[in-house]
Parts: sequence; structure tokens; C-alpha cells
Amino acid sequence: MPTTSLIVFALLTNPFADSVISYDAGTGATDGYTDPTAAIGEPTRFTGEGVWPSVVSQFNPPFMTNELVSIGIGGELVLSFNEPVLDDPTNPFGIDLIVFGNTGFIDGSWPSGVVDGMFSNDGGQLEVSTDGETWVLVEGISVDDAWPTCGFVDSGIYDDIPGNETTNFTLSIDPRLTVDHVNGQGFAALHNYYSTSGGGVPVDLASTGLASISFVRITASPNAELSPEIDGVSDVAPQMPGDVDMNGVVNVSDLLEAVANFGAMPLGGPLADFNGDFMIDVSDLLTIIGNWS
Ligand SMILES: [Ca+2]
Ligand SMILES: [Ca+2]
Ligand SMILES: [Ca+2]
Ligand SMILES: [Ca+2]
Repeated sequence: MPTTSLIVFALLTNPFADSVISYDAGTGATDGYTDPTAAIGEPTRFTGEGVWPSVVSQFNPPFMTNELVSIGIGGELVLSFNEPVLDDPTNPFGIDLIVFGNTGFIDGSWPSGVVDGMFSNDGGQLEVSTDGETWVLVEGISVDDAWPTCGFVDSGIYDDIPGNETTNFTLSIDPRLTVDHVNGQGFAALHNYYSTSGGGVPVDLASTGLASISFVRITASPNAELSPEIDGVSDVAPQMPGDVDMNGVVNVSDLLEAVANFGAMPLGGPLADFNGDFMIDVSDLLTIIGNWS
């Protein structure tokens, strides 16, 4: 694609769900949280404007009615993407799609931020479709669940002004991480696991057998007891081969980071595994060298 077309393309597209196809609030959706367009576009980085302004952090989820849509028992929300979301094994961690709800970690040592379980993790199922007619359930996904959204890399937990450096809503948390890994840990440890990721529920489309999807359907089954909330859904950006620190160039910094972490890829990265085996080895070093800027 010529550069000008690429620029126009970039301006016309964003990595988030673009349209609401349908919404059925079901039974018991949270009062006021029934505008499905709240799930379109970028998830919330800063919440509570005019009420209780605060950054969205792992301990401080979004809570405004224009930020979230609630899906009651038996309800469903269908969203579409303008550009297909590909099952791309070269995405970081092999993750293709990220769903953002409104979970948070309970701060067991307020306000210093020590993880003591989660709140507002309300489950819900995720189905995907290429045409909006034939649906495939993504097994093992609980849509309103770990990981809580984090809006800024450089903010404190409960800051009342936005940070300067935004997190990356198209970069997932390491899918090998579980809440057990972080329970009892403080904000600094959490920060290391998140790195520049904005959190959310990581989804790998590989298990669906679909090469790409354009529609997502989020449901709360008629047997559910909780109503999930949805803030947004993102299409994961591919990683440039060899670019470990994702700064757009492949150079000695990337090579050194890979060499320093040779062996089993540490939980949370660095993103030096380019063949999806969660090992950083010679084949990954060759990918770095072979894509030198
Ligand atoms: Ca929730
Ligand atoms: Ca939202
Ligand atoms: Ca780099
Ligand atoms: Ca590897």
C-alpha cells in the first residue's frame, strides 16, 4: 500500500469495536447502564468526570453510565468491527482480541494497592462470527473478568488527574498469568506484569477455527446469576518481527533484551518470543537479526 493510502487507512480505522448491531438488556441489567454505544470505541482511561474524577487503574474501574453497558440475565450485546479481526499467531502472546469489562482488584491495603481478590467480575460468554449469522463460542472465556483495565502507565492508583503516558489497549496481558499469581502482591509487581498493557480479557481466536471475525456477541445466559458490564473490545495489533520493546525499530536493545532473558519467557514478557512457543531461544534471536532496522 502506498504511504498516503496507509495514512488515510489509519485515519479511517481504529482498533476498537465500531458499531452496535443489537442489544437486549435481559433481566436485571444495572439501572442506567443500558446504552450499548458505551461499548464502542476506546475503553475508559479516566472515569468519574464531574462526580469523583479518577484514573482507571487495576484497583479503580470505570463506573459512569456513558462508559459501560450492562448485560442482564438472558441478555446479549452484538458488536461489529469495520476491519476483520484476524487469528494472527504473530500477535504478542498469540492474542487476537481483548474484552474490557469493569472488574477491579480489591485493595487489601488501601490506598497502597495490595491485591486481595477481585470485584465486579461478573462473567458472561463470548461468541464470534465472520458474518453475524453463524456463531462460534470461544471456550473458556469469562468476559467481565481479569484483567482489570489500566488507563495510564505513569499514574498512581487513585490519581484524580489523567497520567501522561497512556497504556496500550491493543496489547494483552500475558495469558499465562492468573489472578493467583498477583494475589497478595503490590502495585509495583502488578505494574511489572502489565508493563504497557491496558489489561482486559485476552482472547485467542485459534480455538474457534475461524481465520478472522467481524462480529462479537456477549451474552449472560438465562441461568447466570450476575450481569456483566462491557466497556469496549479491541483488535490486537501485530508485533513487528524482532521488535522486542515495540518501539518501531529492531536494533541492539531488542537483541540485548532477548539475550538477557534467554530460555523460558518470563511471565509478562519481554516480548521476545516470535514463534509462539513461550521460549526465547536461537530462532527468536534469528528473527531479531533477520529484521534488523
Ligand atoms: Ca462487572
Ligand atoms: Ca466504553
Ligand atoms: Ca525495538
Ligand atoms: Ca520462541
